[in-house]
Amino acid sequence: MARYGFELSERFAIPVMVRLVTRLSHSRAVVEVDESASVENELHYPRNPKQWVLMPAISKQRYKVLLKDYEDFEAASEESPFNKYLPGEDKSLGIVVSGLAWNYLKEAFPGGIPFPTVKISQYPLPTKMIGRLFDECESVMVIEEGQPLIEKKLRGALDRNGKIYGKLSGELNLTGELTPDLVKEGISKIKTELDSLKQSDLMGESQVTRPRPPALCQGCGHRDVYAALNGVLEEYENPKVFGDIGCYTLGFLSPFNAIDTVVDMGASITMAKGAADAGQHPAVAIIGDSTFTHSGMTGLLDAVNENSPITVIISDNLTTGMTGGQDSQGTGKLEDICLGLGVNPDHLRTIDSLPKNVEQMKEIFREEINYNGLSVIVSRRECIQTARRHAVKK
Ligand SMILES: Cc1ncc(C[n+]2csc(CCOP(=O)(O)OP(=O)(O)O)c2C)c(N)n1
Ligand code: SF4
Repeated sequence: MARYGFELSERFAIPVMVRLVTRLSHSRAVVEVDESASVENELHYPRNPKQWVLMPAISKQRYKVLLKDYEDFEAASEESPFNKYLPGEDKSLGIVVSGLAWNYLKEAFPGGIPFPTVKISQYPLPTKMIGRLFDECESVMVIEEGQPLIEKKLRGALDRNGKIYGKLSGELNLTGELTPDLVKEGISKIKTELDSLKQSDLMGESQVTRPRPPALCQGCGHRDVYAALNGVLEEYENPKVFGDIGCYTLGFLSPFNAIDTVVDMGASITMAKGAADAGQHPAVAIIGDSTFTHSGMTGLLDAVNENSPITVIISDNLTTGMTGGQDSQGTGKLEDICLGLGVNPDHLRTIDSLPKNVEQMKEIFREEINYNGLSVIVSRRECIQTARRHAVKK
């Protein structure tokens, strides 16, 4: 579908988004790779030279074009190989199902889905196909992962000859993920005769894997940073640690329980600054090297400009650990970036985050927390996963 998305994008000269839900992102499977590579477009310029100048007068015109084009997008959805109307014997219920929920529905009915079904994987919604379902069936159930977007839209536009069931009416769970069991259970609430099938057809909970809480690897430098930080913060009455997104977020969990906030990429520094503005002390931000160059630098400039009394720890493992060990944009440049943003060189400290340095780290943390202004501490040690990979390569 990703490949098809590129083709669609070229055909309509419009961005196409591929929407992944949690379970799909966390799944792995053998895939067939299409080896025939598409030829990359040669450098070319828009036919309309004003296309990329979205000043008000032009953007108003572009919006009119977009509305016109929308009719073509809808027509493409009706003909899409990924959207289907599938007939079914039992017309007391029709099903509108999207994305991964389609797989759940198939799993829930291994013998075949008895209800007419519209399967949607391409947007905008194929309203003609859905209209047919509403015309043919007494009621309709919408099964979709995440927010009930389709359900809301259909309730507004097409709730005409029967009832619409789904997340908003309570048959399906509005929070958490869907599963084949929950899909079947949701349908059973409307079609009580399916209850007997429920027991026999459904697979039990997987016994193959047991859930276990995630943890920082043994030997990870983030561990030593938290060990030192916790050791120092014990000395203060009301310390707050503002966390960020990456492996080091696991410092929130046991045994460290070291983080008070995790909101989004870069929010550690901005939240620490906001808290310090309101009188919080100590206000410590902890951020990874990749997250720092992704969206921590702007917040740090703000803190520099006001010499905010916060302590920023950049836990540098020389990689983007959480997403699999990609190169990090700031490797080898973090101190220069901080100096370039205006951090006072006297309060820009660097330390190797090794177990043998924990006492030294504590000393530096203590000194900088007690300094009434902005300080940045770069604690550095390569992620052991990438270090192993690098060692094998050599
Ligand atoms: C806006 C956004 N883009 C991308 C991601 C995916 N992501 C999760 S953690 C992370 C970076 C982690 O790297 P780093 O800050 O160096 O910490 P590490 O995992 O190496 O400890 C990224 C890019 C995200 N969560 N949010
Ligand atoms: S992958 Fe690397 S950064 Fe992440 S927990 Fe393991 S050692 Fe630490």
